[in-house]
Amino acid sequence: MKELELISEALIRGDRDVVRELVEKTIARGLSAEEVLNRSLRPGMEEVGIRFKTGAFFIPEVLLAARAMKTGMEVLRPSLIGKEIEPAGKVVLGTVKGDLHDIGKNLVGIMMEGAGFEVIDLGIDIPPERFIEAVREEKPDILGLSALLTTTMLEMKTSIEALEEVGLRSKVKIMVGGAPVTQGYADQIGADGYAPDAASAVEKARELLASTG
Ligand code: B1M
Repeated sequence: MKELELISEALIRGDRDVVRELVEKTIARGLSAEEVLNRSLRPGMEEVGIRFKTGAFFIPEVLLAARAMKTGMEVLRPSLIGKEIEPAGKVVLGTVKGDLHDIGKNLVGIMMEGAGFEVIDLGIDIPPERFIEAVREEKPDILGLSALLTTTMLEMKTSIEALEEVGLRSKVKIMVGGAPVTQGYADQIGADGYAPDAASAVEKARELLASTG
């Protein structure tokens, strides 16, 4: 259907007015909310991720597209309520203790939501105890830790060790990222995955879930 393509294109452009108008139109014409979500909004956000990863898009474009995605979801929400739309997985995200940087983490969260993950964002400066509490209460598939400082990236190790101490480490896959973090560091601290950017974080999350079975 041509309109679904047009919705994807408007989302990629970050044009939320057109997204709203076309989503309303397609729903009025009898298309299901799931179809609109899976055949236009999600693929659109996926494309945004690819463009960001390849350097064709920068942060402002991603934020505009995310806003358009949100608008589309608002139109769809009444039709989706009560329907069991299975999320791709549940992710708890947070920037580690002592670290106040959240722009990158927020982008990771946006891209994951766009890909259909349920995201619980704990925020910044999150101590290990708070991660433990969230893993215990929310039972996420993935715990995502972000750090932007060479000093605070050590907190990733502390958080993983704290989860180990309370017997929760094996209950969740742990993904790490942030400018100073590398695959080597992730391996060294026993994380399950590392991603260099927000689009790769979505790919890695899918990979980790697939390996869980
Ligand atoms: Co800060 N800061 N900062 N800062 N800051 C850096 C990181 C720094 C490199 C600047 C520099 O000196 N060149 C430097 C760190 C040096 C180091 O440790 N190696 C630095 C410093 C020193 C500091 C302070 C100590 C400065 C001071 O007060 N003396 C201080 C520390 C505060 C604290 O955290 N306790 C500080 C403060 C701040 C601000 C508050 C002013 C502000 C943060 C605002 C905010 O986040 N709300 C800030 C900013 C903006 C930066 C820079 C300029 C930009 C960071 C950013 O948002 N990048 C940064 C320099 C730079 O990077 N050019 C700098 C854009 C963002 C999209 O990228 O965060 O890398 P990034 O996220 C990427 C990937 O890393 C990845 O995906 C994202 C999207 O593609 N990713 C993940 C991130 N998390 C992930 C998690 C994943 C997977 C992927 O899985 C879970």
